[in-house]
Order: sequence, then C-alpha cells, then structure tokens
Amino acid sequence: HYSFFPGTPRWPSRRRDLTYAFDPRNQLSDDVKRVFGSAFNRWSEWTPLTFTETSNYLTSDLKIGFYAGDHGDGEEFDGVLGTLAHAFAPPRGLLHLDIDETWIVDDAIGSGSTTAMDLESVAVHEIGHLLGLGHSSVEDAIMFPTISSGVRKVELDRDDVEGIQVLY
Ligand code: TQI
Ligand code: ZN
Ligand code: ZN
Repeated sequence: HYSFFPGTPRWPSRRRDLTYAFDPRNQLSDDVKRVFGSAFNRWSEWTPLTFTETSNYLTSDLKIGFYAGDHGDGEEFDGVLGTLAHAFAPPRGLLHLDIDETWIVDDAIGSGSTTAMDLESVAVHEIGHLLGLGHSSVEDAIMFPTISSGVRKVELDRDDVEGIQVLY
C-alpha cells in the first residue's frame, strides 16, 4: 500500500502546472533530458499536474541535478551503488542523482555492466517523492523501496496511481 510523508505535504491546487529545470553545471545531453520528460509524463497521465521544462534553473519549481559525495544539502552520495538518488518532498522540489552511478539512458538493459542502473526507473520513483509519495509495500509499485541493477521498472502500478490520486 502507498504512503505519504509526515504531514502529507503536496503541491497546492494553485500550483498544478509545475516547471522543472536541469542544473546547468551538469550540461546534460538531450537523451538524458528526454528520459526525465518521459518519466514526468508517466505521472501527469494520472493527475491534473503538468510538467514543463524551463531553462531558468533558479526559478523553476523542480530542480534536477547530478552530484558526487557531499553536495551541500546534508544528504551525501556514496559512490557506486548504495544511495542512487534522493528527492525532497513538496515544496522543496529537489531531485538529486549520484553522478558516480553508471546510468543506463537508452534501452540497453543487460548490456554487461552489473552495476548499471536504469535512469528512467529511478527518475519515476524520485518524481513520486517530489510529488509527496512515500514508499509502498506493494512489490510491483514504482514506490516500492527496492530496485535491482539493470532492471527497467517504469510503469506505474495501480497502487502508485491510487496514491497519487489521493494527493491530486
Ligand atoms: N534513495 C532513497 C529513495 O529514494 C532515499 C530514501 C531513503 C528515501 N529512505 C527514504 C526517500 C524515505 C524518501 C523516503 O528511496 S535510493 C530506489 C528503490 C533509491 C532507491 O538511492 O536508495 C529507487 C533511489 F526504490 F528502488 F529502492 C531510487 Cl527506485
Ligand atoms: Zn542532494
Ligand atoms: Zn524512495
């Protein structure tokens, strides 16, 4: 079953059209940006929320970046595997990924590396946190707190949909 953060934080009803931006210091490729666009669409399909990319990182609602180790928010990254990413509940809007992971950006699942993680799978999970979902006890849910390397799990489960529709 789905869960929420303590106090059930969510984006207020006057903020249904959210913007997102990538940290310009990362100089991300269009392929990486497309992965996030697809991940956001999976949530907007089931909610009144819309997500629009903007180039203004400072003023965007949601801020996405890749960082190594201690990057200033008190939640350190730890190199390969361990913590892969984290996201803060509304209204903070920060989605951070560990730059030291081997991120799979195309569909090359099973391409050899035993430590590579599918970027869209992790992005869909972290966006759930950005919107206010905690973890789920349903194994097939995107918000279930385990994922294996090389595995692509990007489809929302009905449990994820039910949870997000309680919030929005
Ligand atoms: N990062 C954890 C996560 O996003 C951070 C975390 C731990 C957390 N406890 C939390 C976030 C409680 C919110 C509430 O869950 S992670 C997965 C999953 C991680 C884990 O790097 O361990 C995914 C990132 F669910 F598969 F385990 C992405 Cl998909
Ligand atoms: Zn961080
Ligand atoms: Zn999580």
